[in-house]
Amino acid sequence: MTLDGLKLYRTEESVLIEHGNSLFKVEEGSWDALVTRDDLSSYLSSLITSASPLPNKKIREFRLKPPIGSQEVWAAGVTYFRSRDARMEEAKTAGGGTFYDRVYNAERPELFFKSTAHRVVGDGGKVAIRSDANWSVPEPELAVLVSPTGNILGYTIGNDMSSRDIEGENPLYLPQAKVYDRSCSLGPAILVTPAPLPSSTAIRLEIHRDGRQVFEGSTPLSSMKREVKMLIEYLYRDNSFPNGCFLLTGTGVVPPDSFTLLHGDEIRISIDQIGTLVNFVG
Ligand code: DO4
Ligand code: MG
Repeated sequence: MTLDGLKLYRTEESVLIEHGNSLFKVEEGSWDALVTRDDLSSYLSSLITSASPLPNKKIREFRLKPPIGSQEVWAAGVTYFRSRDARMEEAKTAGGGTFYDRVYNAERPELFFKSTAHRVVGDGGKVAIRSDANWSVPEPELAVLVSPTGNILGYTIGNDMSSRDIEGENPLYLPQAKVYDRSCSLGPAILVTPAPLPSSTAIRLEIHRDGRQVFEGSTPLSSMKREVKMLIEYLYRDNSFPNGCFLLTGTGVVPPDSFTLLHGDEIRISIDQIGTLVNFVG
């Protein structure tokens, strides 16, 4: 039996499952052993049907950790038309514009290494902007938890922090624009389900500065050009993930070109069914 709407949290105290308004403690086993199980959804369902919920406890009373152990984080790029457009604009003076149009239309997707666990922050944590960048943005993305055998185990929210001036100067600078300390955020929870999310699922981004909203935008998953399964198929071709991995599926929300993040900004990314990932720039 598999229950719907199970969320898995990693906290300072323990691993918790949320179902409806109830919280259950996962008594034993490491995070890596848990999130590499192909039967994760039915396993968690069986755990909570034989356990008692924690009395009177709410998830906000726990100190959350990013929901990652030894997994690598990879990312897909230019999977939405909005991303193709924004990259073509930022790279045009460097002559890099057409690369993005070509990858948007090619059969092979853009896939890049994004992060190791130590560079990832969780809900409430501080993401960073590079000290040598002057045009930085958050990228709100659906993140998929994939098992070592390539099965989808669940979904979380990802922030692919990016330095647009660095990637725009030369596409070969992409790793520097994307991979640095605290350049990735994941959380707050993993929605555990192997089923695809409805295509009407919305990804929303809000940015607040000094108590004021300075950007708001959203996209439905239906605007993604690629199938998540196809992205995983390419990622796992001749490539092994003994601890599974997270795959960020690309951004469809890009603030206007005049916008750059500043220290102190609050970034809120929400995805239907999963929740809201809140981070501060610092
Ligand atoms: O090609 C550059 C990065 C694209 C990306 O991160 C995205 O589309 O989300
Ligand atoms: Mg991205």
